[in-house]
Amino acid sequence: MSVKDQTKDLLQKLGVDVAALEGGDLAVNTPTTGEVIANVKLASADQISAQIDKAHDAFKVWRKVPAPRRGELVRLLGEELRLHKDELGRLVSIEAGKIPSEGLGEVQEMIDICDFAVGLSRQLYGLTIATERADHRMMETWHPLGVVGIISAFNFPVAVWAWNAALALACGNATIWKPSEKTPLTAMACQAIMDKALAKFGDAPEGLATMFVADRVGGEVMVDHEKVALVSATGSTRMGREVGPRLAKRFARSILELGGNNAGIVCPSADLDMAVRAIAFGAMGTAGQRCTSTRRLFVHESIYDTLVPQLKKAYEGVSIGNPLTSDALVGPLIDKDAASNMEKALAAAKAAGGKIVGGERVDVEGNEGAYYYRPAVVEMQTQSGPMFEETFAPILYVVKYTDFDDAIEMQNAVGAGLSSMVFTLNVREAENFLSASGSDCGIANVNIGTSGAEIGGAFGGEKETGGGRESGSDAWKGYMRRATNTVNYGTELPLAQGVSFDI
Ligand code: UN1
Repeated sequence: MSVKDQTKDLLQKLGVDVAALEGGDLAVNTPTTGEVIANVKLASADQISAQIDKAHDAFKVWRKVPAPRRGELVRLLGEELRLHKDELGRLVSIEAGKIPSEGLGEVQEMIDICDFAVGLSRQLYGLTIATERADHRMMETWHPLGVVGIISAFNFPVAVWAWNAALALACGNATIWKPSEKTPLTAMACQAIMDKALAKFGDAPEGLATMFVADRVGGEVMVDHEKVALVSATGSTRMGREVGPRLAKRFARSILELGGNNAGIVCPSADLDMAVRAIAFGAMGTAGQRCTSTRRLFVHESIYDTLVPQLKKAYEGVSIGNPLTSDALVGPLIDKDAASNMEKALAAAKAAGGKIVGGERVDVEGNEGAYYYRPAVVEMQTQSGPMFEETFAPILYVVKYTDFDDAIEMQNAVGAGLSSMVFTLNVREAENFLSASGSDCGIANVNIGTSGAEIGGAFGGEKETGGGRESGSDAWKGYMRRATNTVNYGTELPLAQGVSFDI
């Protein structure tokens, strides 16, 4: 069966109207072979506006539904995802080019966040705060925010929507989703799965959780719409620079999860077997197309000549192939632009004196329109040139260090601040790395890799990564508004700070 037919078959099984896959302006490719697998229609500005208006009406009803009952919708979504894990995981492999275990892993991440949000729906706690006035009580209540717009990227085409939607819905919001133009089909599949959950739930207001396929202009309609209270946007720093100020202009909220230029430090005492495995997954996994991918490595001079040859060996031996037909560990880059960015970065690294192993294009099944590359490990004399940029490709730059503090400084000397790791068995190094003067990233790990975070922690980073937090911990607070309530149950009206105003 052709990939196009497989896609159609999978979408049909999930309940997507397959007529929507033909005749539209947006050609959808599978990066596995480069072939066009659908032509979907773009939503017009009027359609998007009408959808937002409807979502806003739905929000007004949904915010009054008790939170544990809202959690029931998310529970049903998790159930549907469990039932359709294989189909959706396969679609992720088709549309984003992920290897099967990563496609399935992404759906598992959706299931996990649903479970988390179900529990959360009974735990939207506020504080009770001591007041300075007699017979008063002060407390915080958390209320739903409104319509939450979600913008997601091609590289996590389904999980990032789920992180946002599961929390936003449990918190009493309506959601509207603009997926990447590179991955509209998996989004349509998620919507069909959501619709099944909504049908089982029974009485959710119409238009509560929807998506639309659009280009940048369509995305701007959502970002600028006064009825969208919050936009949670995942993608490049360039995208964030456009979306962030537009939202700020109308004082709307944003959760920005942007680029990463993640680094690791490998210290003299490191368990090198563990380090090599973590680096291999972090830098080569998902063909280097995670925002958490490991891109820079600082290796202590005493172990450099042991570790780097092991890494090179792993790079030379790693299997590269079509994720739909092989069990290779490295799949394709998403498209031609991604390939050209990889080639440009490698040329710049070479010009800066880098010594490159790998990085060449690999012919997989003679598919000219697909972009498979051997991951590259590049030895650099100093942190320079392309190391300061996030290139969304499997390139790992390695630099030797002497002093641990210098390694931390080099790690922090880039624009992004998403994820980081140290490999050490030395408690001083580990704790310093995690301290206020250590890693400046939103994620700082000891003896585990930069990528593959669990959903239980808050996810996001600082500086050019945008500062937003999604997923676990108390990230839910970003999807709600806080009210401080002071209640006077006495018979006097004392003013705070001892002010008197007797009339
Ligand atoms: C992303 O690349 O945008 O930590 C998200 C990870 C995944 C999420 C990545 N859980 O690698």
